[in-house]
Amino acid sequence: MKVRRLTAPVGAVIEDIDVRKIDQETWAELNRLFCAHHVLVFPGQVLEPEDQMAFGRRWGSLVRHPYAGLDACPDIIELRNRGKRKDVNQHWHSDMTYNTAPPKLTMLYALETPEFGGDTAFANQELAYEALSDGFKGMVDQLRAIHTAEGLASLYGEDPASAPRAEHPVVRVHDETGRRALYVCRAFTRRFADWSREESVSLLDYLYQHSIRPEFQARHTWKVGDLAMWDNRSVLHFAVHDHADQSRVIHRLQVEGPVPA
Ligand SMILES: O=C(O)CCC(=O)C(=O)O
Ligand SMILES: [Fe+2]
Repeated sequence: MKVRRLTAPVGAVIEDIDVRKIDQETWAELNRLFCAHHVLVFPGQVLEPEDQMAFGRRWGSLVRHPYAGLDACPDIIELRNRGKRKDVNQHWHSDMTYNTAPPKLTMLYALETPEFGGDTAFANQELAYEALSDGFKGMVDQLRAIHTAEGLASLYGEDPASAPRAEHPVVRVHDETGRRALYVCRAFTRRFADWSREESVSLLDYLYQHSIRPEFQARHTWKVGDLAMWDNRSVLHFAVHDHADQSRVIHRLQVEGPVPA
C-alpha cells in the first residue's frame, strides 16, 4: 500500500489496498497510521454495506442508531444532502460527545458525490492542546465540561430539556497513544462543570476559536468510492455544505469508544 499525507497535522490517503482483504498485520499497520494521522482515506473502494460493516468491526463494536439505520443494515446510516435546507453537521464537532461513551471513530463511504464542494474538514485537537501555553494547559487540564444534544433536539422539534447529556474532561488522554487532546466543541459543549453558563462562555469561545486554527486543519474532497474514517478522540470535523443542490450520498457507521478520561 502507498501512503500520502493530506497535510502535516491531519490525514493520510492510503492507496493500493482493498479494505475487504486485509490480514491482521495490515490492520495493525492501518491502526498505527490512524493513531498517527487521525484521519484515513481509502480511495476507490467497492463496498456493499456488509463489507463496510465488516471493515468497521475490525476496530470494535458498531454503534447502532436508534432510528436512522438502513432497513437491511441497521448499523449503517445513509446521509443524503440533496436539497437539504439545514445541514445538521455543518459545525465543528466530535461525534455524540453528549453520550457517556462517544464513538471512537466514524467511517463514511461515498456513493454519490457533488461535482464541486461538499468537503469534510478536520482539525487536530492534539496540536490545538500542544499550542497552548504551559500556564493555560495547567488550567484546562483541571476542567470538566457538560455536553448536551440540546441544539440537535431543538432542530428536530424535540424537548431540549430531555436531550442526552454527559460530563467529560476538557483535555482527554487518548486511550491508545496516551496523547492529550482538547475535547470541547461549539455544537455540544454547554458549560464547564460546576461553572455557570455565563461564566463559561468567554473561555469556551476562546477554546472554540483556538481549536480550529487553519494550521491544525485538513480537508477531504470526496470522490465516489472513497472510504474515510476519523478519530473522534483527537479531531473535530465539519461538513461543509457548499455544494448547492447537488446530490451527496454517503453510508456512515460508528465504532464504540471508551469513556473519555
Ligand atoms: O457529511 C459529512 O461530511 C460528515 C457529517 C458528520 O458530521 C458525520 O457524519 O458525523
Ligand atoms: Fe459528525
